[in-house]
Amino acid sequence: MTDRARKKVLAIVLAGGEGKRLMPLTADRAKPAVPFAGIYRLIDFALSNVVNSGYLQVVVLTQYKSHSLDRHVTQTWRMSTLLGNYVTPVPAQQRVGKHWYLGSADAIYQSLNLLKDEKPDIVVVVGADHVYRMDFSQMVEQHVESGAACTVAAIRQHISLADQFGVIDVVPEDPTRIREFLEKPTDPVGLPDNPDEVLASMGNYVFDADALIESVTKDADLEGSKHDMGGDIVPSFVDKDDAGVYDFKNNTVPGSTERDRGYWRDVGTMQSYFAAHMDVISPLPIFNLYNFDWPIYTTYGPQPPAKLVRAEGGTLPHAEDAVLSPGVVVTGGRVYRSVVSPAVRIEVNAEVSDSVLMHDVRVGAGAIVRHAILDKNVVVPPGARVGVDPEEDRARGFMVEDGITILGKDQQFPT
Ligand code: ADQ
Repeated sequence: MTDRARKKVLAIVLAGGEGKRLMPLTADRAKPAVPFAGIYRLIDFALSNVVNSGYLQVVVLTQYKSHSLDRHVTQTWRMSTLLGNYVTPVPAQQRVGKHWYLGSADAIYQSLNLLKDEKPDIVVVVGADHVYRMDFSQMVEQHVESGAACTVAAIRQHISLADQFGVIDVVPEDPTRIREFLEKPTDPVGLPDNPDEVLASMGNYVFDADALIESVTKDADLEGSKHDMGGDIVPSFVDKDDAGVYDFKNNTVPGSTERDRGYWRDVGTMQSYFAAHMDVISPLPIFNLYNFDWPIYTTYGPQPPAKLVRAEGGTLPHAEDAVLSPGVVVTGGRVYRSVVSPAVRIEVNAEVSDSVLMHDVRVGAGAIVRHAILDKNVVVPPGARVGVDPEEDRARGFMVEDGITILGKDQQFPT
């Protein structure tokens, strides 16, 4: 038996983030519960990666507006308990002190009872707001072989994005060890071989369980700490010269294509959320949802199949470079380069292009929807247009960001 096989691994998914920059999509739900690509929630990517990696003891730490997240995890991620497998959402419980989680490290600190009960050797800690495929067992293998107490997964990103990420500087003689870790630096330095790029933390970590317990416990009493995994815990391991880096470009999952190998999107902003949707729609997608060898699991309720039907009078429906979810009915309408979620209706002569429509959106006859994200239950009245003229949209009280018009859940057109 290899060392890796002998190690007991517990996975912790950090899912308490508020996702302020995704407002209004996060007005009513935690960021990991934000729908993605029609049938998924963002957290399905992290959980599918953990489970496909063979780690079947999983706790999901929730906090902010956790109801829909909790319901989704509970309904989707039911596992056989016969072998002691579970995916359990754990809400903030104020176990220590009378406050909610102060940060992601405090979330783990306040949940240490789970580690003490489970007694893992290794803890895999992952964020819940990214779209990607990753086999964490390859990272765990490197972690165990390196002897470091903490390993951070990393990917190159454009330097202009450095202030959104933890930025890693490696030891020149040994690029698997971290020399410096700066959380969201405002004056980043580019990589020696490419000054336009930095090595960014993906917010996924592997720890020796004892070292993690010691570190978050110490951090809990540290004055001035933000109790953050990226801002406080990782730097504390770097200070002790005990932090390794796992290069995501070495990760391979079964069934990945030349095109989508190494794909990773932080969907923290409206623009990146929109762009990630566009990555899944083309005939040769940049991110391939149709990789059945590394499935992304989800549930979406008892929906009938999608259908495209001729409207009265013979007007033909049309869909091109579009993702159509179960329960969708396009009646003589047209859809281009868009993601259409379950139970959406698109009526005769309506045209939807370059857009993301969430559950139960209605697009009335002759309406035009362009460059828009329409959250659940939005009704576009017959003949109305949205996303065509940003000024018109703003005047109606709609949010427009980076050329995309966004309507929140249940938001109505002014009459
Ligand atoms: P951010 O994503 O900005 O940066 P954060 O907001 O702490 O950091 O979110 C990280 C994860 O923790 C998310 O999945 C979030 O949902 C969750 N989370 C946040 N607060 C939580 C809380 N109180 N309880 C439970 N879960 C919570 C992080 C790292 C960076 C790294 C980027 C990669 O800090 O170093 O580069 O992720 O996207």
